Formats: sequence, structure tokens, C-alpha cells
Amino acid sequence: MVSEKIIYSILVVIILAGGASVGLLAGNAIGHTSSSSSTTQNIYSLTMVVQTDVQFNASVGGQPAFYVLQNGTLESSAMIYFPANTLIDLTIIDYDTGPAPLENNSYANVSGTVGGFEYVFNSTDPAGLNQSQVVTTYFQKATSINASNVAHTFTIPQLNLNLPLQPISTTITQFYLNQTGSYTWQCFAECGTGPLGQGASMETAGWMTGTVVVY
Ligand SMILES: [Cu+2]
Repeated sequence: MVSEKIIYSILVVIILAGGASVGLLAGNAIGHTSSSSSTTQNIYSLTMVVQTDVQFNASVGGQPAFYVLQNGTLESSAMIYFPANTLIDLTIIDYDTGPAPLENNSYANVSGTVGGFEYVFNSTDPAGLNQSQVVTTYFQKATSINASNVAHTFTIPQLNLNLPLQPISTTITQFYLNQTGSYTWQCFAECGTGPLGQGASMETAGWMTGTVVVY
């Protein structure tokens, strides 16, 4: 038990360190592109993390899950809150290593973001890249991801928001949600159990689906 606890603590530290450095990087990259604007704008920033092999239950075993990184901890994604009519800066760190088949290939396309693209940092693996390598080589502006290389999506169908996520990647997006209310968010990569991959995590709130509240 003691060693498990230590390993868990180390994992949390790695996740938090990774999140912080990527956040700084994103701030720089996006700050530079918008520096010509002189108006001050409220930005709501949120970081989410996809962890893999989280124990679902004894019969299912490990499943991937989305978490919200808040107050220094990974919290449930069953309810996610976003302010309406505010620029939302959402970073999603995906530690999952492999792709999953898409329910429909259109989920490989980015939609609902400012400019219709997302920034993809194509290695969340802490492999000792220096900052200049990261910025010049690994940051990509993408309007879609190769459909065979999507690990998960963060999708709010009713609000036309679709963010495809590559394996072992960090994705940075900016968007507005201009309609208050409660909406379902869902992953549309078939990453769950069963013949269609739509069981377990895919149908359980706080794993690969949940509610988004726009207030
Ligand atoms: Cu998924």
C-alpha cells in the first residue's frame, strides 16, 4: 500500500508539472498571436486531463476517463461549468497512447472553435524536449486530425463543439459558448467496452460523457 501511494503521488506531481509547463507555453503561443489586439478581454481557462487505465470495476478493469484539473487535483468531469459569452481557453492533456475507431469520421474535424482550429502539441510524453523544439517542431494548428489517429473527442453535439484528440497529446482550443443551459458532452471515439466500444466509460458520467453547464 505504501509503495502504491508513493507511485500515485509521483504520478500526480508529473501530471501537475506537465500541465503547468504546457499552460505557460500555450499562454505564450496564443498571447503572441493576439498581441495586436488592444482590448482587454475576460478569458476563462480550464485544463482537462485524459487518464487511461483507471479502474472502472472488477469485471471491466481499466478504462480511460476525462478529468477536470482544478485546485491542483483531478476532479470528476461529470459536471463541467463554462461561462456564457466568454472566451474559453480549454487545454486537454491526453495521456492515452492509442487511437480508437470513430463513431463517424466527421468527428475527426474540429468545429465550434475560434478560427475553426485547435493547437496540437503532439507529444505529452515528457521525453526531455527543450522549449524551442517544442514550439517550432511540435506545435501544430489543426482543423482536423487523421481519423485513424483520434484517441478521444470532447464533443458537445448541441453546441456544435467538436475537439478531436490525438494519442499522447496536448490540445489547446479557444471558443465561445453563447447559449446558457445544460448540455451533454460525449467522446465519439469508441474507447469503451463491448463489440461497438460504447459500453462502460462511454456511457458513464464522469468518464467519457457528462453534463456541461453554461451559465
Ligand atoms: Cu473516449
